[in-house]
Amino acid sequence: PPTSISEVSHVKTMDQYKEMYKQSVEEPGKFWGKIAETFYFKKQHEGEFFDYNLDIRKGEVYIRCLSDATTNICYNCLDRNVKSGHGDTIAFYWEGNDPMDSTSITYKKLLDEVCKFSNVLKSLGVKKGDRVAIYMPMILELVVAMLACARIGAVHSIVFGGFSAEALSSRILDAKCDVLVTADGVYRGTKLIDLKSIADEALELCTKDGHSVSACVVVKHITANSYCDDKTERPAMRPYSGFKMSWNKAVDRSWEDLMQSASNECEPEWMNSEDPLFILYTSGSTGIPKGVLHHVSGYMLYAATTHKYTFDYHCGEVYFCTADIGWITGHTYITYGPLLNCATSVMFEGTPLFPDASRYWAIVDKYKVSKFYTAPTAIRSLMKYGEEPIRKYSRSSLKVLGTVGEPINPEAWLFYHKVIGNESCSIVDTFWQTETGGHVLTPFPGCTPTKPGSATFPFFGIVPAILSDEGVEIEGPGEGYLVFKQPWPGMMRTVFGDHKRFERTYFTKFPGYYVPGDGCKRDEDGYIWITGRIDDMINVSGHLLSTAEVESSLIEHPQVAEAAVVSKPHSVKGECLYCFVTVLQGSEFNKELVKELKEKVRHHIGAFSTPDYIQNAPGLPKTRSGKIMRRVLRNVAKGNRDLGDVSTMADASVVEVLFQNRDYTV
Ligand code: 6R9
Repeated sequence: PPTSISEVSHVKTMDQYKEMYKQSVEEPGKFWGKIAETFYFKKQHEGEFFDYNLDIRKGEVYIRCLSDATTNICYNCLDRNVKSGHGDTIAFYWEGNDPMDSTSITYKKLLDEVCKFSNVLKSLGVKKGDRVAIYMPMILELVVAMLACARIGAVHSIVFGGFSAEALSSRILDAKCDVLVTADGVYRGTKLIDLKSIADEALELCTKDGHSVSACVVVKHITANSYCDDKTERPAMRPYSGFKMSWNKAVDRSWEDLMQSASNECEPEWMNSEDPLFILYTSGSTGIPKGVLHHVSGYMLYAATTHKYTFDYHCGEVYFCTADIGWITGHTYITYGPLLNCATSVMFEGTPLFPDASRYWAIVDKYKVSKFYTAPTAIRSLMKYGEEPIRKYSRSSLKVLGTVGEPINPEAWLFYHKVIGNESCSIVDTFWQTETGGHVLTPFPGCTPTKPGSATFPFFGIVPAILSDEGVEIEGPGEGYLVFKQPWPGMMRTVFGDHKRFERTYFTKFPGYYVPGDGCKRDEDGYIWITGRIDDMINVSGHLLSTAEVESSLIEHPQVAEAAVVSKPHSVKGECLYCFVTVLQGSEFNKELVKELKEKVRHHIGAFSTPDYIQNAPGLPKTRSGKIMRRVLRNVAKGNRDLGDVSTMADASVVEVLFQNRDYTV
C-alpha cells in the first residue's frame, strides 16, 4: 500500500496544482468544458463557457455558464451511475441517532425511491419552477425529496430542522412554496423534537399571512421507521407507540401511503443550465434572511469537482460529512457532490456527544471512513473530553480530515491533526459560503503543505484578491478585505425575488469584485488566512484586530476549551476586547488564569491587544449550525438585555448564565 497519500492523490504536487490552476483561471472554458464532458447533457453547449458581468458600474450583474445546454442533476447523480454499472454500490450508509438504528441504500434503490417521489410530487400538482419546502431530520427521505425536486425541475428550499415555526413560515412565505415535506419527529440525543407540530404552527402562520400550501407530506420516522433494518423495539429511544401526531385531513398526506402506489419510472425534466435548482436561506446583515439561489449546471460541475479534489475522493472510499443537509455543507457535500462522484457516504442523524463523546469515531471504525468532514466547533467541543474517547477507537481508515464553517484556531487544528488524525492524515481547512456553492479556498490533500489555521490557496477557477479600505489591491503580504475577481461555475446567481439585494450585498462595496464579507491576510509565503467576518473586526485604538486571532491566542491556554471575543465600546480606545472563556472540565476560572490569558494575547499580538475584560462563560450562545452568536455576546458585554432576534440560537439558557457571570468579570 502507498505510504503517503500524495502517491495516489488526484493532484500530487504543487507544480501540478499550479499548472491546473493556471489553466482554470486563464482558460476557464477549456478547463470546465473538459470536466463537463464527464457529465450527461441532453443538449450540448455551443459557444463560450461563461457569460457574465460582475461590474455593477457597467450594468446589471449576471453570471451564466453553459447557458444553452440542457441536463438534469438528479440524472447525473443517479441514472448515470446506475447505467455505468454502479447500481449495487452503496450510496449512503444511514446511521441513526440510536447506535442500534442503521441501514443503507444502493444507487439503484435510491433512484427507484426518487422516481417514486417525483411522481408523488407531480400527483400533488408540483411542476417545473414551483418551490417545495423541506423541513426534515437527517433521514434518507430528505435526500429522496430533494433529488425528486431536482428531477422534475422543482426548486427545493430546505429549512434546517432546528429552525422555529416562525423561521420556517417566513421562508415558506418568501419563496411561496406550494408543498411542504416534513416528518413526525426526530431524536437528537435523548431530546425529542416534535417536527410535525412545529410544521403545523408554521403552516398556520402562513395561512394568516394569506398563503396556504396545497399539501404537507409527512414521513413517519419515529413512529414507523421505514428504512431501519433492525426493528427491535427500543421504547426508551423511539416511542413507536404513545407519540401523538396531529393530522389535518385538508393538507396532510402520508409519505408512506403516497409512495406505495407511485410508479418507479419518471423521465427527468431536461433543464436549462441556468434554470434554478434550489434556494437556501442564509442570514443577512439586515436581519432578514436572503434566499440564495443556485442553478443547475454550474453548481453541478462545481459541487462534483470540489468534492473530488478537496477530499481527494476515489471511487470505493467511504466518506462522512457530519453537517446537516439543512445547511449548504450538507447540500453540496452530503447530497450533490458525493453522488455526482458515485461516492459511498455515511449520513448521520445524531450528535457527536450521544451516547458519548466517542460517537464519531465509533462510526468511523464501523464503516471504515477514510474522508471525514466536520466543523471547528465540533472539534473544540470534543477537545473538552480529552483524548481517551478518541483513542478508544482505531480510526486507522482515516486519510483526509476537513473542516468548515469558521476560522479554525491552531490549537483545534493541531488536535485534529495529532490526536484525531494520528499525525497521518491531511487536514483541509475549507473556506467557502452558502453563496459560493462550494469550496473557494482550500488545501489539496497530499499536495498543499499546510499551516495550522490557514485555508491556504484558491480552488480551481477562483481568483482572490485582498483590498484595502480604499479598495486598492494589496500585493504580497498584507491584510484587508477578501474579494474575488472572476466568477466560477458554482457561484450564486441571485437572491430569490430580489436581484437588487444580490447586487447591493455583494457587488457595491467594491465595484468589479464579489465581496464575501470576510477579512483575510496573506503571509510572506502567499498563504491566505481568514481573519473572520468584516463585521467581527474590532478596532482598538486604531488597530484593527481580528476576533479570531485573539480567540486562538486564548484557546492556546491548556485550561481553555473555547473562547469568543467581541468588542465593547471604550471611552478612550473606541472599542476594547471583551472575552468570553469556557474552561475545560475540572479547571477553575480564577484571577490567576485571567492574568495568564491576558499575557497570552499580549504575547501573540501586542500590548495594544490586551483584553480589558475576560469573563467566565460556562456555555456560549450558538446558532443551531454551531456558529457563535457574537451579536448576542456584544449585548452581554454591554449589559444590554435587549437581545433582538434570537430565534436561531441553539440553547437560549446559556445567555442568562452569562449575564449572571458578568458580576465575576475579573
Ligand atoms: C460553508 C459555510 C459562511 C461564512 C464565511 C466565513 C465562515 C466558513 C470558513 C469560515 C474561516 C473557514 N467560514 N468556512 N471562516 N475559515 N474554513 O459555512 O457557509 O454558513 O454560508 O457561512 O462562514 O465567515 O463567510 P455559511
